[in-house]
Amino acid sequence: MKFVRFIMKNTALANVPKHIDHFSKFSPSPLSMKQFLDFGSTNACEKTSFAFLRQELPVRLSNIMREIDLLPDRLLSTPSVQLVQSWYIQSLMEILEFLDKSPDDHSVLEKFVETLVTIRNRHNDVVPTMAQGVIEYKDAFGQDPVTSQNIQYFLDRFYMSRISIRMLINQHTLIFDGTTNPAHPSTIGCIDSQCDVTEVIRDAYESAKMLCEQYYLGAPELELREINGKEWVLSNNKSLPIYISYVPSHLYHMLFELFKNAMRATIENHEASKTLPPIKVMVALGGEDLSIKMSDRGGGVPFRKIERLFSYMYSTAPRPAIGNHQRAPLAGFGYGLPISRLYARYFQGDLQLYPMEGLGVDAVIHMKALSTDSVEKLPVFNKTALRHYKVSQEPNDWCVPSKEPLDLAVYRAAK
Ligand code: W6P
Repeated sequence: MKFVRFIMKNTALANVPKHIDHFSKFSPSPLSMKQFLDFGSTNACEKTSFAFLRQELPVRLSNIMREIDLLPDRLLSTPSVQLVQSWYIQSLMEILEFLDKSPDDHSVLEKFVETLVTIRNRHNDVVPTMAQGVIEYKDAFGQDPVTSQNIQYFLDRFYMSRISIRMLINQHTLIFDGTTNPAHPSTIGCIDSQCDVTEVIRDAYESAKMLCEQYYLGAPELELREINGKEWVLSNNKSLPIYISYVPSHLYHMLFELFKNAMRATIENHEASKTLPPIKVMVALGGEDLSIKMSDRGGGVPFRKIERLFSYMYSTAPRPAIGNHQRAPLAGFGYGLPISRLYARYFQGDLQLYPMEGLGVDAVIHMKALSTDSVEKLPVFNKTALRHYKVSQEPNDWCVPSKEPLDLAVYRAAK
């Protein structure tokens, strides 16, 4: 067990609840892709970004800290969740130090970037640490549908908040760290205004393929097609390459996760045969959506079990050791799918799975094609959120099918 201690003035720590109370009264301000790009364009102003972040980061931190406080005590009091909570308190205090500093002082701006980097590193292991907390809870109290639902609600909001905070920190530190050497001229911070979707797909495929080949004897091929339904080259009737404003690392994360799942299912479903069916990926661009569909022939999953693949509580199950070889970390049993879905939702998209049991799974990523539609989706702490933490066991308003056959003789006798 780890103990964290703050070497801080007692007064600073004592005032934290007041600050959380104050900043959580503000709603977070979602930024659009265009606003993110403007922060990094030629007229980018570090002072403006600093002034925005020293307000917005405490708002986003405080909003989610109010929700952490509402977790059931049996989860909140686990060493893991206590540790995560202490990181949030520490980081909030460090940003608050800048509230009375002048944006015109260069050393202040420099110190601010350093502080953001420290904060980002401090929170690197939040996901596995929270997962440990969920395991501790499950080992002590077991899993029931109500708790599972509450943890799902909280972690979806908590990780979405984390994605958004890291996005703000990444943009500021990448744009204002003094260097000017982006890999692509079209990148601003971690956003690529001309993200080549098929390039990211091929990258993610190649990485998953390498992992796959380490644990199995081969990997399924990739069959990739794209339809740009917006722009056509009239002379040869071919569609043009597809580019959008997006965070390539987010897209890569989602695709890598989906490829690992699709490859594992394909291989485990074809152990007896000599050939592997390819993984087929289709990219389509329309006026509003950019959609990516990945189809595998891995035999599928019963529709009933799809929800579990996105469940934080169910997916923390210890890995099953099958046979005498350690289960490859190729796919599943982690937070890969639920967090990939959050990345898709973060800019108003989604990630869905459509299984056909007996055949395979279609995994679809929906993204906004227009940068004006790509706006951060952020949790806000309010009455509605509060109500979610107050739900107790309520009766089901749908009948539960009985396992016992109905004895119709009872009705005949009554006639
Ligand atoms: C499966 C299970 C799954 C999850 C995610 C993506 C693809 C697949 N295929 O069988």
